[in-house]
Amino acid sequence: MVNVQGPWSPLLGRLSLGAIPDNPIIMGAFIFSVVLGALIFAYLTYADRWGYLWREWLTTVDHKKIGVMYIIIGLVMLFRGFVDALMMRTQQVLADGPHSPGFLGAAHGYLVPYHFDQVYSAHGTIMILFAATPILVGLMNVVVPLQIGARDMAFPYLNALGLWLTAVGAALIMLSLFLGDFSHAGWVGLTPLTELAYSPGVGTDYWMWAIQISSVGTTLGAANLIATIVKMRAPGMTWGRLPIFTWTALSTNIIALTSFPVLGVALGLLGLDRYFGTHFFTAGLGGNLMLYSDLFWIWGHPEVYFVILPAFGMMSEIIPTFSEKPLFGYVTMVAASFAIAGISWSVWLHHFFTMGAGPRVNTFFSVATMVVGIPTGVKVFNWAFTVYRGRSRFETPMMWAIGALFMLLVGGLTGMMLAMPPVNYSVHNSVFVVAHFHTMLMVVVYGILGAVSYWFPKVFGFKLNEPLGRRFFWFFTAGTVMVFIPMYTSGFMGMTRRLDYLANPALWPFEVAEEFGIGLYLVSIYYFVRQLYVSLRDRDRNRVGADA
Ligand SMILES: [Cu+2]
Repeated sequence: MVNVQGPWSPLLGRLSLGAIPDNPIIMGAFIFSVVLGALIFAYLTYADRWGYLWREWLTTVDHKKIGVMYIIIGLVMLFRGFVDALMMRTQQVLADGPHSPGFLGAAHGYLVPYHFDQVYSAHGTIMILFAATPILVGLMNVVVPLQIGARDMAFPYLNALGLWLTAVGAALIMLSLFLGDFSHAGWVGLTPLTELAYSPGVGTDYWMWAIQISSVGTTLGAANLIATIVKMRAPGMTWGRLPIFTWTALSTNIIALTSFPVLGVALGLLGLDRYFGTHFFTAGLGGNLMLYSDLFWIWGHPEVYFVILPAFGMMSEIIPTFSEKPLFGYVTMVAASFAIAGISWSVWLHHFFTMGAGPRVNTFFSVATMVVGIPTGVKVFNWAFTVYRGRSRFETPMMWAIGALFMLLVGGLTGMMLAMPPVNYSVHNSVFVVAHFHTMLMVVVYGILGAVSYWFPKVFGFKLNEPLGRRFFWFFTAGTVMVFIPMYTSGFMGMTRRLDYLANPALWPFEVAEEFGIGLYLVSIYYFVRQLYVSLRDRDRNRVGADA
């Protein structure tokens, strides 16, 4: 393959046969994907399902089916993101041990530093933007029109377009595994590391375009959902009667509509730097490195509330149902959602207190961050008062909802610690921060898993197997505890994040515990898949009436 250099080179002509990685791990993943693809192709051809797939799914504008396809994309990417987590844990437990063996070309462990950097960059990018976001958008697509009594979304065709833009973004991420490489600058894409001088390869471009394309899809989806909630409510579905999940969907899509364009601008300017040699974020020549961090986190922090607010909505649907009591404080719940959405715009600098903006600026962002704790606290007390004196039935949806509440308490309280600049200075860039935001994201994961087991009968007409669901829940929870409590501890002891190798054997026992935790997650995934299989097999026995 001829590699033609020229003025377009920063954009084109940087992919050659040499871009196909010769790493045995990636080759293994490639062969696995090709075999899986061939099997699916063979089945669709043998069962003559191509026409059905094209008519009923690939070209549909039906909100339920679009929702299901969003969820499928999200689950596939969630699995990929989990494999990245498994790879990171295994690298660190191998590399940081007293013997620290090195193999597959690595001095320590089995991943060379450049590969390890790509793995955590992909993990973060995938979990936030290609797993949590599509699954939540999918659930909102399925549930919101049903809750407000609408036939479909306001713009069904636009809805389909949003889905396929997200699919293209996800496909680019997957393609980067086998052709070229991925970004090594973290999911944040910090400058100047993502500038051409430090990232001349195609990795950053994959990352940038995948996010830009899918973000257009998410923004279109947000506009669509807001229009649907405002204009498509059935007669009688007044604002005061709107189900709480739909309220959180409204607040979260207002965040998406207003924040994703900021990310678009940040990545757009970075693209101008990479392709046309401008100097927005370059080190020197008038560039301003921290402007990128400001723009990224002006989107980034509202983004984390974009993913957590729908999970709060799911908890507010599940907890009253399984407490057999109406939700406590409906009005304050709605107000708290919008308060959280509003305040989320004024806290972004807590991601880089250590930048040295000075005590006044840091104090403002510190106090603003703590203020988010007030509406969040209102929600926690409203859930507690809903359970109080209720007739609680601890079926799996309720177990996930209450599990989410505990994750919120741990994540929220460590968030309060991080909101204080003095504490933040001592744990910034440590795995304490990593444990904190994973615990907060566990609120989203627990909320989603609770909502899936709660709403599954509504969509598919039969219930999921309860005993297997319980095992899934307990192994998943044991895994969460075994991974993140040791991570909080080693982070407090100063373990830096994003390192493929750390020469401090004192921290190794924590990594061993975390690796054991990942093992528990693997067992929980087994029970999740088994639960789906057994539920499908026994679906006729678990059918639910129209009143489900
Ligand atoms: Cu933040």
